[in-house]
Amino acid sequence: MTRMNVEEQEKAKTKMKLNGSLMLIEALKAEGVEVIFGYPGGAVLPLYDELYKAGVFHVLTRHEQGAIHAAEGYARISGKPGVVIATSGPGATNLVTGLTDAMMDSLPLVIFTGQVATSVIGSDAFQEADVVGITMPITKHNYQVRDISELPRIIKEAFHIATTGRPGPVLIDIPKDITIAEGEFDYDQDVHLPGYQPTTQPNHWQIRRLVEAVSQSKRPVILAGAGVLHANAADELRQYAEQQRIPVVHTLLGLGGFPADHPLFLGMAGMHGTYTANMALYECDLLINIGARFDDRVTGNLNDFAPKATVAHIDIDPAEIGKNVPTKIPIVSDAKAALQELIAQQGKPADNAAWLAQLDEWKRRFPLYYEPEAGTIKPQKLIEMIYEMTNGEAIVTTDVGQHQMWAAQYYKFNRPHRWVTSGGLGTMGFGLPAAIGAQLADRSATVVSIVGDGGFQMTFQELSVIQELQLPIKIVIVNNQALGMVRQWQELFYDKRYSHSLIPNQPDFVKLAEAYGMLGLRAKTEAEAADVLKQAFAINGPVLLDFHVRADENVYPMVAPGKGLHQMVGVKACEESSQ
Ligand SMILES: Cc1ncc(C[n+]2csc(CCOP(=O)(O)OP(=O)(O)O)c2C)c(N)n1
Ligand SMILES: [Mg+2]
Repeated sequence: MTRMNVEEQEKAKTKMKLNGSLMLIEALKAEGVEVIFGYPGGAVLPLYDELYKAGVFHVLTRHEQGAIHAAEGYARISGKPGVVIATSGPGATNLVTGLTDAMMDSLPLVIFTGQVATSVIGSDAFQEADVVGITMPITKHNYQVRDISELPRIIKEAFHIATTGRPGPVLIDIPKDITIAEGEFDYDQDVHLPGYQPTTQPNHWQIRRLVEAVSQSKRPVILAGAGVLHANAADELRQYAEQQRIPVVHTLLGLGGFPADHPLFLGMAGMHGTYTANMALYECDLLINIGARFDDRVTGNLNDFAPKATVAHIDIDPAEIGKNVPTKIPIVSDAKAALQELIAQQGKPADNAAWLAQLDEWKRRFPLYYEPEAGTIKPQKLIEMIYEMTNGEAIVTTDVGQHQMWAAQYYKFNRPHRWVTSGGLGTMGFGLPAAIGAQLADRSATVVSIVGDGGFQMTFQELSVIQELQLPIKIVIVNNQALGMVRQWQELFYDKRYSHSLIPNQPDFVKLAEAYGMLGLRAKTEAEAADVLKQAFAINGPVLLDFHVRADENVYPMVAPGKGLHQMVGVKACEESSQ
């Protein structure tokens, strides 16, 4: 057989005639998809029939919101796109929160929604919704397939768009007749998108300008965001920071990109950031933003943000540069490529010994602080206990609220890709389903899902999945019998008028765990907490832990809304060191 013949044969193999559902399955195989999160319904019945026959690994969540948050958790930990299938109408609209969440936090997802048949689109058919219209602003891109011949190309493009440049969710709406129609399946094609060519390599001249700015500066600081993690650039960030002796602060989503125990690490910045991180951003003369988008929760009042600094910003998305903060040195690039180039330049480090000494002094004098108290569980102490119990190695997922901030402050992430939280959208109910995806992405990891008593009740139906798959997730409910973060704001800014934020009659979460066939444990004191944590982590299976914590605890430090980062409240000087 000649070489030509072999190539022709290979080509012929990829040009099979398949129906739309089988095309989808073949495309997912070609993309190396290991797991699909989804929920069936009328419009996707042909697809589910083929999934059944093909024996694809599909996780039936108990709500479509659970499926998409699980896919987000999977994407965050694996770095690969999360894949979701939902039916038309309500199945698709149940994805809206997750799509918005993934869009804001730049998570690569490929979502397939069923749609009514092309012949009835626009007739208000049963379970018809204009999913392309609804999801237009909350997807990186979306498609409706109108002809079977387009399907392979569209799927190929969707994976490409979701995972390149700034990652994001891409949705493909597939009418039911397309899932049955037959066509030629050719997946061996190049993606041709002239209007979508993300810049990944930095401009050399701008890199030179940054090298020069560092050498001239006295008080440089790096603000590192999730872009560092998306680019797998934690090693490069560390090398660069060490080479240039530049201290690093993280955004909420960036945690783990730089080791928390590194002497150059100053902590998380922003509304509940550390004193040192926030003061570093206020006092610096050179601010190097790497892969963060200057979210308002990080900057505080923009008029007071980094008032003394020249700003450099490395971002894969040019639309982010200069959006909120005037930027002198714009570098459109993948974070890894830019850091490699900066390291290779071996620029003259800043003359910043006095600055580093000042930062060390602040770190020593104003560490994160809470008042210890016996006979109760301090939520901060609880997070510290979990940190110790898991040797700081766990994957931690959270909901949104006070517990999320305490987890961010007190669980010290020394490794990348261990922290899964909803940053941009702040979605209560994210933590539990995200833990499912995270555990499936890393089967051997210890996964702890730290959730609020409020947020847990938004998606706890996914306990069924955890039980069914016997995922050894430890679910930690930080039960303050309140929508704690709302309660905190009402205490501080609404004269203690606790409008609809106190929930003294929470259900019995231990019994709930038992109803789902899972072990439930409760603790009300620190000693009990230590005991149940020991029990839970000794078991290689799911456990739900209900911790009744001190209910009136607040998250500090805090930058009140409208204030600058230097106007934190709740900062306490460490007594011995201040003498
Ligand atoms: C879906 C959703 N609805 C409302 C909010 C507003 N919100 C932010 S934090 C919070 C309280 C969360 O309570 P809980 O889950 O118990 O966490 P805690 O703050 O008590 O730790 C609320 C209602 C939100 N972030 N997400
Ligand atoms: Mg609560």
